[in-house]
Amino acid sequence: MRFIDEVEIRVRAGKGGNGIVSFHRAPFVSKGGPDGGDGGSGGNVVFRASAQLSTLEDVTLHRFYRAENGRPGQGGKKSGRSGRDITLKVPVGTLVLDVKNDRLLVDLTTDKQEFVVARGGIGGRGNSRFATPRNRTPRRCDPGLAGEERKIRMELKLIADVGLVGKPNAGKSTLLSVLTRAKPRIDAYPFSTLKPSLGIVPYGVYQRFVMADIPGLAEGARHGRGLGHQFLRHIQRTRLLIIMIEATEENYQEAFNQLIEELDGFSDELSDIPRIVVISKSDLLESDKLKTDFSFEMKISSISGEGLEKLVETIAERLNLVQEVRS
Ligand SMILES: Nc1nc2c(ncn2[C@@H]2O[C@H](COP(=O)(O)OP(=O)(O)OP(=O)(O)O)[C@@H](O)[C@H]2O)c(=O)[nH]1
Ligand SMILES: [Mg+2]
Repeated sequence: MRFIDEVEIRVRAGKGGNGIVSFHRAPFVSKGGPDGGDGGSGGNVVFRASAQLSTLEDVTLHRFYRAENGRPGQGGKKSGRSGRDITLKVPVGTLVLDVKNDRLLVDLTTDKQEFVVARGGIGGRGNSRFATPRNRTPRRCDPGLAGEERKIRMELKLIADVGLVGKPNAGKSTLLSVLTRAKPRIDAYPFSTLKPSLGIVPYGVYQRFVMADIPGLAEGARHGRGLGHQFLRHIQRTRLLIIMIEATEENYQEAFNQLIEELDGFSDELSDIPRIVVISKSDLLESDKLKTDFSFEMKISSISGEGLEKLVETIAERLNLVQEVRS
């Protein structure tokens, strides 16, 4: 799966149609009154959130989107037709920013939510609007106004229920690959994951949750030194984090503290997310009793399968997917 999570496009709303100068003509009427109609307004550029989409790929088909112009007014005081809006569908969770000042225009958080990013220009007035008792034959009409034009950046925070957090090589991608049908890249060296990927973990008969794998967090990642940093925002909206500490790590507490420091330093949003701390690659431990003061919830191994069922169950519980069966 390819994730396009940041896209820039240019949008232009439609120009308003011009008002026109026209005079009523009829047989035997030499000087008919002014009857020039107004121009129609230009179409808007609208963003619409859709729960059906999960990436920004669709919007990247073009770099420039424009809505239709309004039509000029017509004789007989008829207004021109308004330009049609153009609606761009983006996934729920898309942030829309104005590139010029980096200002957030809207955070599209709910399905079918709409936002006008560029407003169409209003149509000009036709000469029939300018008739006064003193001037019964006005020759004035207004041009339509230009539509708004903007450079837009869209950012998509991947919406996952659970985020995997760990140092490089902790086994995050492997875990995603055994719990879901996702096929993230797995390698025996750190920094094998370069982009986040998502997978769907089935639970029970009808339940499921979405798990996000991001690149490993190296020390100092939040200062921009590591790769994981730029991806932390992808897991900012998860409801649960799995903190993975490799079983072969020399000092669990230290490794844990480092990770927590990165999370806390990134944002309050991120540091507030509940966590499950697991020791990964438990198959590499010599004895099944871990001699450590470090407090963790469970040991797991993507190779032997140890703890995986319990992990999924615990996640489902914390996400409140478990329904109590009452007899
Ligand atoms: N023995 C053992 N090896 C594992 C386990 N899980 C993953 N590995 C191995 O550990 C290495 C790293 O696994 P990845 O899943 O790529 O680790 P990662 O945390 O995604 O690494 P980055 O993407 O670089 O942060 C690979 O060689 C895996 O085969 C496990 O449970 N047991
Ligand atoms: Mg990985």
